[in-house]
Amino acid sequence: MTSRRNFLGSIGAITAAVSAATVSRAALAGLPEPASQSTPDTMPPLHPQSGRPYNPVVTLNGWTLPWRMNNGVKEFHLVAEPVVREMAPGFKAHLWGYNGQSPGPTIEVVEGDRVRIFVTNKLPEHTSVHWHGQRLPNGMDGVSGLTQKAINPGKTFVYEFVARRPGTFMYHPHADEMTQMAMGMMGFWITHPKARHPLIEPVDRDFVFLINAYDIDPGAYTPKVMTMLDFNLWSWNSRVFPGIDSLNVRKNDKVRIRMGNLTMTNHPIHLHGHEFQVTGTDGGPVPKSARWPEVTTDIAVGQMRQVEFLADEEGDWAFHCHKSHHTMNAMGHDVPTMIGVDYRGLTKQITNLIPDYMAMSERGMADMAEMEMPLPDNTVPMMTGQGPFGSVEMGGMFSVVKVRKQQKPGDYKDPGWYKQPEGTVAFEFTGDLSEPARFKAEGGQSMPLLKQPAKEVEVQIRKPIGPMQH
Ligand SMILES: [Cu+2]
Repeated sequence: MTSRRNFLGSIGAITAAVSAATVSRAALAGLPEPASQSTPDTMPPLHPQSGRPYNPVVTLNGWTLPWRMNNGVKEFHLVAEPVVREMAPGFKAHLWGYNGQSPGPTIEVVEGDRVRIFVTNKLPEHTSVHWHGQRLPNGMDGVSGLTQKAINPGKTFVYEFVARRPGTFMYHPHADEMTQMAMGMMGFWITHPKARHPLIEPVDRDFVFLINAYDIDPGAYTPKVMTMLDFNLWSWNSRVFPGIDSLNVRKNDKVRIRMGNLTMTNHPIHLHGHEFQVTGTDGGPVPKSARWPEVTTDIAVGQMRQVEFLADEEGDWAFHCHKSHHTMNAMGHDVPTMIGVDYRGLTKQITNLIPDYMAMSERGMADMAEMEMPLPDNTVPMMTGQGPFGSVEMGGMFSVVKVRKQQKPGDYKDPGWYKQPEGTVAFEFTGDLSEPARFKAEGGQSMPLLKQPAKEVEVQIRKPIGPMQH
């Protein structure tokens, strides 16, 4: 235990400070010490010190829960409790989570392990833990009311089962689920194969994160829990860009990324510069004959997708949700499109009345990333992130896969920005533009209209006003 705690470094003492329900010291006697994490940084992989060996995963802006062996049983201690999660530098949210963070720590076990999980409830209301995707005895499935009594505040329950199926799973409450998941209660569970598995290839880097979403008004600290669609913070492991760490790999590494979606909508996750294959779902490894190359994979609600690729192109490769609203942070949703409208005179008049007024730019929204917008305290800009060539104009579900020749095996440190070889960066053309040669035969339309419209029609593209259904 001691060596593991030293390894993680920042694991602190029992998290009593932010707890809503008190749990007596006597009640905790004999239980595994509940490790707690105080920083949202990506922790190095937790190499197993006991039990069967395996190659550990790295949780993006997260950590793995240490365990103790007790007569051959792997014992973990989860503490459900209110937490303060830094979602991006300068922006803290008051969430509910496990062991000091939201999401909770990743649990890693090996196929065939007998696992015992103590769950202590320090929330102001009852809870339970459902082990999403696992094969287990029905009474261990964690559905309060259906398969067990809810865990009341101050109480500790025990779950025990054998991790029968290797794969990637999630855990989350199945008691007042809407509130508790909207508040950030969730975590990842990895069951590593006990021996070489025909469909689970060894990889050099194995990243995991949960896709989650919050509705926190700019300037506020606590999520609104009734929101069904109109979330304003689209996060990976309860972090938003530029708060999401990059995924740093060595050139020619075989890389696996496991992503679980616990939001209310689907997320098409897109990787630049490489093709990947979906090698597994919550249902298990995908048969090889059913895999095909992709650069985007859609992850539906309640699904896990495991992708793998060979990182053989050096560079800083964007990695993000392809729903463009999900790569933005909190914004006023009732912003009309002003592209093409010169409203400068109007803005000046309004500003005389409302000093903080700001309209959407007539040139697009990029101005907003550069402009010093008046922001309330405790929030993040809508689109931001300073890259080597200027603002990246992103927020939310966006990160970078950094592929480097020099990255050492097992080193997850950020190597900084990629320096593109000379002559390989898009550049401004400053010469004369000559008329491109055209053949008469090219024509205008390959199939000309029989009847030409009497009048030319011009349309203005306008985004919808009002609540956007993400
Ligand atoms: Cu998305």
